Amino acid sequence: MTKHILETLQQRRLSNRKSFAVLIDPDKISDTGSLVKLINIAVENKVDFFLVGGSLLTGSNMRQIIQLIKDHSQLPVILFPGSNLHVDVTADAILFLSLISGRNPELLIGQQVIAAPIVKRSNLEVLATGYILINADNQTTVSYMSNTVPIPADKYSVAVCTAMAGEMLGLKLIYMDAGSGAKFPISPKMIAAVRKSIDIPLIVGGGIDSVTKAIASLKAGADMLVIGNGIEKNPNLLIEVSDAVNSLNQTLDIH
Ligand code: 1GP
Repeated sequence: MTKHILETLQQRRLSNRKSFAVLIDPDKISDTGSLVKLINIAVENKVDFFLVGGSLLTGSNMRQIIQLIKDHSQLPVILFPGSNLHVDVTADAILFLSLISGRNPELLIGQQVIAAPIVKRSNLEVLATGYILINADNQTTVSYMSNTVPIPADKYSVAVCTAMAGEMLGLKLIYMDAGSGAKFPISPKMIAAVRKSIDIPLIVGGGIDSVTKAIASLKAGADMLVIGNGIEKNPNLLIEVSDAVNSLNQTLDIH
């Protein structure tokens, strides 16, 4: 697969086109049958990407999951690693994350130094991403595992300045995450404030468990949505959100 994911996201950002990624948490895959079903629904509904990963992985089925996605679709598989142990060179791309909302040097640069030679030797497209955690009401696995304090949900200027600094440091994407299974998604007000302050694509995820919340995030300015838990609980959400993304994109074709 050619390395064009970043370029695609940048071009879509320019024309205000939205993207949708389904997050597969390898630990939550109990049987391949339901995963294949989900992959087929994703293909039929024109999902853009699969993200694979999580902040804590206890199993060793990552490679099989990537293979299964590749066997049943041509959708790009992007790694969403919680640590350098989660790098798998059989994926198409990697969110090469620096947790810029935190002050934990291991996740700002330490893990990346260890992963660098493996990623360099691979054929993975490297997506340099400023990862920003926003506080949800509950403590999420990612905030606990990362040993960092997420940005408070109402501190818009902290999120804005963090995203701006990430862009100025040369990162190519910003991923604002309330954390998997967050009680509340990131507020539209915060998404809008951050989106206005940067020129690079903005990925938003965490706690989006309804099409209403998805549309609110998209309209506020998310360039790409990531949904995991919501789809695990209700696979129809995938279809509803895909429809919403596709119809928002179609309105651009009409104008
Ligand atoms: C988590 O943003 C992703 O890092 C997705 O979150 O599982 O809550 O959809 P959910």
